[in-house]
Amino acid sequence: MSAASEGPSERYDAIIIGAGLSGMYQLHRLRELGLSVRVFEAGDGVGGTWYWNRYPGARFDSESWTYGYSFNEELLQEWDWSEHFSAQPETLRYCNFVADKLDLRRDMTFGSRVVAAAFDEAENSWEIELQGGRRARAHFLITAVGPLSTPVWPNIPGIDGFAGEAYHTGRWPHEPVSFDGKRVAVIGTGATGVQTITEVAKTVGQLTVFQRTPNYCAPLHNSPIDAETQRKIKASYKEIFETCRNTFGCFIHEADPRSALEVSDEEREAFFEKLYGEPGFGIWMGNFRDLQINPAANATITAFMHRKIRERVNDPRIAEMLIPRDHGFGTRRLPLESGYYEAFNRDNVELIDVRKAPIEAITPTGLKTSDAEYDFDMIIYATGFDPITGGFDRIDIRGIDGQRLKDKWLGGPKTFLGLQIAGFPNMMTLVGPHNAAIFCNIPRCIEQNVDWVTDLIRYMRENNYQRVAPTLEAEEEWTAHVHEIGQYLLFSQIDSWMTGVNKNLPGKQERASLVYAGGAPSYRARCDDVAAKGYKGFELS
Ligand code: NA7
Repeated sequence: MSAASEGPSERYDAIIIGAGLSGMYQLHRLRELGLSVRVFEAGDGVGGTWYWNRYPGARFDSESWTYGYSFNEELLQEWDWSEHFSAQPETLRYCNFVADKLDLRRDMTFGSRVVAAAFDEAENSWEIELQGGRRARAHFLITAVGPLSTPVWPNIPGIDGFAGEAYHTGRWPHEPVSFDGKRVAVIGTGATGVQTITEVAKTVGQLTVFQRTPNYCAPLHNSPIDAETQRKIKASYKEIFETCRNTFGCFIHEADPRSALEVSDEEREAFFEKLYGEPGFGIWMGNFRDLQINPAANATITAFMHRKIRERVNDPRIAEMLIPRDHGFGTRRLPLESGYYEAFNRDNVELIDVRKAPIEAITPTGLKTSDAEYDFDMIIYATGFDPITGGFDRIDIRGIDGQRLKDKWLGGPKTFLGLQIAGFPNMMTLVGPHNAAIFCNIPRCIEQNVDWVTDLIRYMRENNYQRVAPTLEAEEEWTAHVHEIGQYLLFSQIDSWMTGVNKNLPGKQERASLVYAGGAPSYRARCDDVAAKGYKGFELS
């Protein structure tokens, strides 16, 4: 596509790619400014993550009542979460409820995948191209493509030749899928695999789990919200969101100021037990302050989690297989579970270690490892996503002088504040790489991202600026800062999607600094400071 290509093109003030939580809120805010906006969304409805991830057991790890949009009191008061950790169908209903209330759909085009976007220097505008050739132009291009939106099927030989049912969790069918009496394989034991396995095990004939890397999992402790609690929640939203605003990841869980090493063994053990017995991410986010920084401190919770797995799994051989050995607790994304370990106590659930016996091929009737052949009626791929930059890489994005974003980011992303990129004017990247939103109770950080971008656009319109882009110096400084701050956290030394690794993708074998790991409050302070100083670090013209 050429930016100067001929032919009619729809024109808007802003184009937003994606109708997930960030795209929905961005549309609402830009409409308030009086902009004409169009959202292009590949799916047939709103909800993003919650639209696509319909797999069995899909559910929040965030407390439901901390997750909804906070900006509109009516939305908060009219919506009832039925459980402390909502399941996917309810969350998708919530997204649709918001779209209805704010009348968002009239500015959205569904079933439309953006495949290319090019900046036109003469016009200071972006021209985008949709699959099928339709084009549109806008002064601003806002990507709301999500950090985990591009599912990855493993590159196992024979994968297309399987005769049974095959599903990726991130592209789960809209029709009900039955596991009754079936022989089902699940490949992958990340947060998605853990939820899927636990649910499928309940009705399946025979379930075989293919595990490459075990993860530490902690109990979710979900429960229904009764009427009295509902009333209390609705009366306390202000305080709830204020708490979230001040914690590292915008969850209600705040790190304990003590070091794990300054308390007695008994005190430490009692604290771990307490957190293990409480709902949500407390054991990860509300634990001793140094667990994710100091290896000696981390070893204490790691040993505790090893004991817990041994306590819950009946067969000691299986328990040992489920214990992670190559990373400490919390250095990969913590799956929360509702009976995951007990699933392996069922007679009809088998665990296969594919490090010992790698999967060699998918066959027409099942799967072959180096040890054995298996027959299945269904294979479920819980094999994750092309992390964080995947949604960008699949769009041919070209900035000034036709520079491709993919080329610019070859050695790792370069951004300013995780929101803009030098050489790509008037393009804003909500929840993009180097943004605090990825490590966040995401709607809380989405609101911050969107509000900041909206303020910038308002500022430009009030001051008659046509173009905004960060300076190279600002971009280099922020990118170096993201790299530096990441080093202090143990997760940066471990392969996972949080460090941009996906072993199925040739370009994603090495760890990269993709997320701002300084916490949401520091990130927000920096964004606010940049704005207060007249958008210091940006060139406005
Ligand atoms: P993850 O966390 O990236 O997990 C993917 C899983 O799939 C992980 O266990 C992988 O093992 C496994 N995998 C991938 N390819 C293969 C092959 N070829 N063979 C065996 N196993 C494989 O993705 P999720 O969807 O679970 O979670 C993503 C995030 O979405 C989650 O953290 C939440 O924030 C929401 P590996 O660990 O690479 O050895």
